[in-house]
Amino acid sequence: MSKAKTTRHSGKRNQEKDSAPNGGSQQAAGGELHQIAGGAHPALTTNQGLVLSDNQNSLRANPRGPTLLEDFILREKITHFDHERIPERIVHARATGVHGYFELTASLQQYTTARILTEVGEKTPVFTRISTVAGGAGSVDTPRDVRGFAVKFYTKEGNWDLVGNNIPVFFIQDAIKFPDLIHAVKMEPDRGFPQSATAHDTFWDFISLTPESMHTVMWIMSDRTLPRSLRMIEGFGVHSFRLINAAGKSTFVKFHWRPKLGLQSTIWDETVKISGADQDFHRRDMFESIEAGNFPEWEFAVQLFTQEDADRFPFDHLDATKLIPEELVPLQVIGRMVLDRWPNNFFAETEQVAYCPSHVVPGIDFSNDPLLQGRLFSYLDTQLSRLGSPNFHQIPVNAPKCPFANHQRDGHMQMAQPAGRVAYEPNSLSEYSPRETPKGFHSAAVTETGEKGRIRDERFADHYSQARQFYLSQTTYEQAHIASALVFELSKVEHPHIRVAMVAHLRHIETDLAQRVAAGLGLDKMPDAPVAAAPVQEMAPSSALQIIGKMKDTLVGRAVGILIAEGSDGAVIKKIKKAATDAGASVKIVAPKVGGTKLADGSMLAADGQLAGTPSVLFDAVAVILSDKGAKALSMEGAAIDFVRDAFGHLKAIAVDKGGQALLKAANVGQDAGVVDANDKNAFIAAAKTRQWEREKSVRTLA
Ligand code: HDE
Repeated sequence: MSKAKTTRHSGKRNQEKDSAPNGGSQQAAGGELHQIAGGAHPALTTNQGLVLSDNQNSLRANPRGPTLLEDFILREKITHFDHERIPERIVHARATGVHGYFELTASLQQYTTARILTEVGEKTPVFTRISTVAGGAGSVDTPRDVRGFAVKFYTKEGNWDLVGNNIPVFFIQDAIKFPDLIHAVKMEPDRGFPQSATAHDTFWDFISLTPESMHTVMWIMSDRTLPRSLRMIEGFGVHSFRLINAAGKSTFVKFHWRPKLGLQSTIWDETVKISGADQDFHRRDMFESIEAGNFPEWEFAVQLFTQEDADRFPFDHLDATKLIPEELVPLQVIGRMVLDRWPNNFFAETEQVAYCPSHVVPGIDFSNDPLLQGRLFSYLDTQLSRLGSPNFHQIPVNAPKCPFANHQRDGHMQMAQPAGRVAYEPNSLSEYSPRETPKGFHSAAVTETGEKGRIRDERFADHYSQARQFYLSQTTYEQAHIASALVFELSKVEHPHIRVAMVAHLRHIETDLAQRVAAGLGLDKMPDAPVAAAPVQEMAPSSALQIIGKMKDTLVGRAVGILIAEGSDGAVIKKIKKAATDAGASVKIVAPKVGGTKLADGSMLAADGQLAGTPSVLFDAVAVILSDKGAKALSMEGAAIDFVRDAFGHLKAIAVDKGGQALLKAANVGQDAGVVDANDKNAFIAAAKTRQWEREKSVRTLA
């Protein structure tokens, strides 16, 4: 037996600089960190502050003997590690969170007392969390899915949480159906898949039996669920809320977020490939934009209306499956939100942030939307289960930035140490204990009459009119995407009767849509439409419901990739790069080797991405600048062929020089107005600012 060594094996330190405050150390408020004599690093301690002399070896009975139970340092470390995860959100688990501020630009003083909506020019800190719905915390950023859009405003009068989505309507009208909807969309319980996808039997089974979902189904089958970037989505409070003014009068309000960069989506084939190329596509995009100082910004707008206005709407605004067309109640822009600071710690902030639609401030109140009413209960309940304590409001990301005081006491993880013997109200023993204040929160004084029961108003029965309006409002390209998405999703459904039931619903929405989907599914006969609970009304099309209509012809915030290889012309690369950068895009060089490529003039150019790991799906437009030799070499590379084929297939502008043309030829890629000469930078920039929609019919068969 060889003699045991007794060295300490001290691990090599990672000397990388940590930009986090305290060098990433934990420090209880007010505590001093132990410093290693003479060093910049704080001493490593246990959670009790005991300085450690060895973080490499556990305590052993002898050099080759058993580990001792006495090793409280090991046990503390492992126990903490074992409890690192908390239950992830049952919905909206996958997300990106960013700090920023809200600035009011127009006062709503006439309608509300809420200071955040009346003090023009005030900047209120916010924490915004944008999420997918169906997938787990580790799922990809880019499934076909609704995006949650939750904003916590840390106002001077308490936290206001506006917990919305990027789609203005919802699948169901009553909160009691939410667990069913979510169980249907999540992984099927017997097999544990599919992760984060609507394209499976249980989802479409539920939907086909839930006519009230049809309007939202139109939205989720549109490219709204395939955002190009989280910086390019809209946000909606969805429900009607109330504003209450100083006289106690209330006005209904819908809240909207509109991205400054315009609305933009990807197309389905592109999204599928992005999911493979970069699972963190959206999170990375947000992180990199903020690091680069390109802070995403949204306009904040409201639709205001009275009960009398609402009585004239051809739908019930309390029904969350309906929107209020902008043509009926125009949007008034009253502020802006800028996101400018990435969290210090993902878990502490993005994971632990707890939004509740019930968090409002004086001057803002709820409507009777039965979905919202259910949400007012659900979110507090969920925080208790996720964060494990009624003291979740003390976690820094959740704590109001204004003073707060009450007689609630104790509970798991109580951080406060309230002094004194009084923890009740009214009391005569303390002059300083918190008391109620007349100017505090008041609910709208609304008269409620009628018969109690498990009933819905009959105006909730119209399930198809706005679905039809949405479909008819789209451009022909977008209509084709909706029809094709339905064909794709329903083709994944194994039970033919579910496919048939869905096509039957589509007949109420638009005959042409039903026919296209039926043909795409290969149905042998058109099913009868189900009996509609209310007649389908004709509503005027609204271009505000389009994506293409709301895209901006711009490269700002977009990305351009330049594919190069040995012998590429440096001058052309430089020219394209400058033109794209001047137009507001970020530019990445893609080459077979990341370290460097020798250009025609003998100079070396380092790449930002290696070809195999940087496909064209990561860019909004591409340039291909190649020597004859480079083109020949890349013609043999599958990744290079896919690079140009996908750029063309995803309707992107492609700038090419002679070598680039040779690669297009090898890839069998055609020519059109979006394929431009690399020397004509103006033509490239103009083409790169949009997608080549006309090209689509030449690259794929849509329903
Ligand atoms: Fe949510 N929802 N939801 N939801 N929701 C949650 O709360 C719920 C609904 C939305 O970034 C949960 O903290 C019910 C509509 C967002 O942390 C949970 C109903 C809209 C987020 C919950 C709805 C939303 C959530 C899970 C039907 C758009 C993520 C974790 C009545 C207006 C917030 C959590 C974040 C999260 C319940 C419907 C948006 C379980 C019961 C409609 C953006 O409480």
